[in-house]
Amino acid sequence: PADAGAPGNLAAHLAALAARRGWSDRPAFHQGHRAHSHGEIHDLAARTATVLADHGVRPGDRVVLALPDSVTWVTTFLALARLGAVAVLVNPELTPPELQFMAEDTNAVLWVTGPGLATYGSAGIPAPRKGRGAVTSAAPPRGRDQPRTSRTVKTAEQAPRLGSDQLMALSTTATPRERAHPVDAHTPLYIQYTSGTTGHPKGVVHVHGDPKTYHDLIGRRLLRITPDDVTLSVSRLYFAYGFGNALVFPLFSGSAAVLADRRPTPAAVDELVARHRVTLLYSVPSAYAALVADRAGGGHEDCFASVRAAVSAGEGMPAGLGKQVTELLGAPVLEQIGSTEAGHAFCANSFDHNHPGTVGRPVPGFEIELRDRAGVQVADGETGELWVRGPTVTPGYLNRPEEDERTLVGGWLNTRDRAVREPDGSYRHLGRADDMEMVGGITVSPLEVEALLRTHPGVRDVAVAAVTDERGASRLRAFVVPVPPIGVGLEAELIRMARDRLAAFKVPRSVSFVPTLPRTATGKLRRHLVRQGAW
Ligand code: 3SK
Repeated sequence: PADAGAPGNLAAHLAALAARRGWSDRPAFHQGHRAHSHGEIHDLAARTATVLADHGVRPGDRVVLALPDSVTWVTTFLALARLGAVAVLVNPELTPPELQFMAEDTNAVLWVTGPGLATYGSAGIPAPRKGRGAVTSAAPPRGRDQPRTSRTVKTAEQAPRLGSDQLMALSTTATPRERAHPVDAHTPLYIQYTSGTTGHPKGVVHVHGDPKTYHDLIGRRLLRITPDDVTLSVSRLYFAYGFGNALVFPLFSGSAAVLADRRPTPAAVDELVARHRVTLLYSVPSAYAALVADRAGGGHEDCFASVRAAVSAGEGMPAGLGKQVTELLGAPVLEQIGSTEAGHAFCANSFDHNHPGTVGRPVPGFEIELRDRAGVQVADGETGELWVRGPTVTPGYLNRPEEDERTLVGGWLNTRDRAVREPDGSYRHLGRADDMEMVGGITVSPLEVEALLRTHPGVRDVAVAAVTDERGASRLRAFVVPVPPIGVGLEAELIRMARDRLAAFKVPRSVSFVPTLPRTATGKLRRHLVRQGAW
């Protein structure tokens, strides 16, 4: 299903690449006990393109992909790319209000869903509005070279829903669609939602040229992925980190990825790594911490012998955890930072230069500046907000001109992360610019308090936030996920530890023990939920 006439089309490019490099019979995805080869994936994707075209999908249409990680996810994504349509990658576990919001925001013409997602019109999930046939039809999102479009007026027609089982059944007997829609590198390819840490999620647009750049800069140059690699990503495909790790890198390198069909508990990670002889493990600090804690009692066989590198992103690695993970896996841990807006990582450690505790140096092709609140670059060694410019930074948010103006200024993206540059050029991530807590009029960095409390052996995870007490005063409280069983006097011990090591205004006044903390798919703490005590 290659198409020499449409070299800019991602799906055509990848199919041609696999054929040219002789990867057709090599495994691309392991799902359950089945391996699906590269050739099989591209063939199935071309058949799925026929089915989607028969269902009325046209170039520029937006189609919501709300599926668990699976071969169907991958082939539907590639099929949409082949048609020149725009895939809207959403978390299949969205709540009805979140779905309602995305239904309105994307103006999708079709939803591809799994068996778990409720049917529209039932369970309080509203019908997404259909764009085609409306007064002003669903405009494709703005590419880098396209003018801004204002929000369109939509009809309330119900967009059809296509179940993944039905789509697969139809695809296996359909004729492969050989022709790929001609696009260029700047044509919109997919939209991902970023929850941010506050407010409504924002749709972020990426284009056909972006995945190749992720692979050239990170997969190939930094991680040196070869066809012999096998990847396991704890982050799901709908998320930027997982999409790059488990779809883009394998398809561009001829390697394979394990698509997990269950939650990445330590037991599941152990089993999948051992079964598939995983060489590259991509995870987030909270999941690495769980893996380390799970082994604390010892007694497990060495199932990590095949791992050659572990990548960590999503949040800063607490001091000491990186070393524990390196010891557990017997492989280097490469910390990095990226964002949905940048598409993938823009700052990363590499095998040649690994500075634990930092997110490494700018990925070649990206520039980083640290600026103060007024947008002026800070002096060397000072903390600033991290701005980034580079080849895959989004051309814009969906329907958010005001957010474009605030966040994408002159080609630079304000990540709203705080960082400081180390003398070797690596960046140390210091949390979100909006993470600071105000207690009694004094600004406190909760990260500093959390980093200290996390060193206590009884603490598995922790978040610190200012909460209002019964008298209306703002007080610091630590929310702690304990390592069971909770020791008697743990609260007093933690407060004493903070008192011994921190200035008085940084000491939490109370500790709440909680079973989990609200984290995004890549492990970022949703601090506004912690502050509200609502998760
Ligand atoms: O969350 C991150 O830091 C990240 C890292 C790599 C790729 C994508 C993302 C969002």
